[in-house]
Amino acid sequence: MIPFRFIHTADLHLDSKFTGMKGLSDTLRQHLRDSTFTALRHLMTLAIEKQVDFMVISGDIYDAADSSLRAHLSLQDAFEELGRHGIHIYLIHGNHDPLDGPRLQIKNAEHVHVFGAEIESYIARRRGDQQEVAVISGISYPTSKVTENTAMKFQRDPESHLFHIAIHHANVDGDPGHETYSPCTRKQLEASGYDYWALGHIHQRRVIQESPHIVYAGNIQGRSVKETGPKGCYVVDVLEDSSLHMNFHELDSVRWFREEISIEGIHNEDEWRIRVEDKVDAIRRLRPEEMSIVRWIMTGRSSLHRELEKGHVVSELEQELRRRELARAESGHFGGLVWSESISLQSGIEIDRNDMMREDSFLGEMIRLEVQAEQDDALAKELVEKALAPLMSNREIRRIIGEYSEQERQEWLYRAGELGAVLLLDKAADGGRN
Ligand SMILES: [Mn+2]
Repeated sequence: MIPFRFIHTADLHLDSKFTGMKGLSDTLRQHLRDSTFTALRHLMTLAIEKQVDFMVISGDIYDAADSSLRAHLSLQDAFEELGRHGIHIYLIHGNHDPLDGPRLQIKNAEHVHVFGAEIESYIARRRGDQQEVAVISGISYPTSKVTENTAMKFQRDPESHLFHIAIHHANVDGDPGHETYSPCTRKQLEASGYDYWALGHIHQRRVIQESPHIVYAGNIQGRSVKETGPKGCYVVDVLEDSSLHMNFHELDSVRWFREEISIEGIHNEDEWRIRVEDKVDAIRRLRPEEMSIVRWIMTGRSSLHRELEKGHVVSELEQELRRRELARAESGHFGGLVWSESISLQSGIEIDRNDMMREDSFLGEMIRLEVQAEQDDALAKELVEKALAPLMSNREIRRIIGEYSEQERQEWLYRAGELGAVLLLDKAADGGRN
């Protein structure tokens, strides 16, 4: 086999809006808006530095079907630059940027291959000597919702000895965190005879299996607290003996974190504030060149929880942490900037739940139910649904609730349990005094 090198990338989501972020200044909001474009620039630089033979992009290039002019022009520039280096691009459209979207067409260029709504195949060549190295097949989303199993349309050319790459935007094995578009199974992909499935749609990168390779590259820039950790692409080397080497490269310019901080052993606000500030500094040291966004999650049990539960203590620290970063941003420094997205409570009061569980009281009853729900997903789901039912008749609230995962909704249940415990204990204490 003739050795060659390519980049597998997906889900660029150019010009993502980063809505729902609180407290940002215009400068910071702009920096976030720029991040998907910065990641695109990193991608281009990497392709040229690594002298790849071609690049495959597995859908969701644009964030929205009616892509912005800026997204379109940036992509156009990027592709022209790759063209000057003789790097070909093979791309499909996904559920966010389907073919029927009101979109500007990419200028006709010989080195850009956009797949249509029916399966197509191209022969890819090596950049220098133009030797044929791979068959690349792909299919784009004609509309935003593709519910049929289009993976079944990929069939290896039995006559060809070239390396076979399939580009697909699909939900393999029904990942519950994403829409089940182009549903298919790992077994079906394996049976198709392709050597490398370059997948898009799931934003968390993952090598599902090797030889044949079935790979999600993940997105190139995290866009919410659900998309934490490094984001980037794979540089794939196919060697003479047809073995394969993959290297992940970070491309993101803003990175998301979920950091847990235990309040165990902390009994006053000052100690707590210092512990949070230490964590902020630790992330600053970790990423001195780039901006980070963090959701701080309080865990553990201590007497401090009561204070935090009052709300203003938490929001004051949130605002103070943000104020410092806003000052940094105004001076034009985004390196080492640590933005606190929010402080979220998963901590609890210092009670012995085992003791309380035996209590013949409303509180005891509530804790027994909570413990039961922790061990029984169906029960937890039922309790959450019952609690949310009165809100569901409002369309707007229903839409907002729909954006939260099952797990997040269950976290509300446990938060409600902790809040209930505080209120009931306070009431009991008051009752005692009267
Ligand atoms: Mn996507």
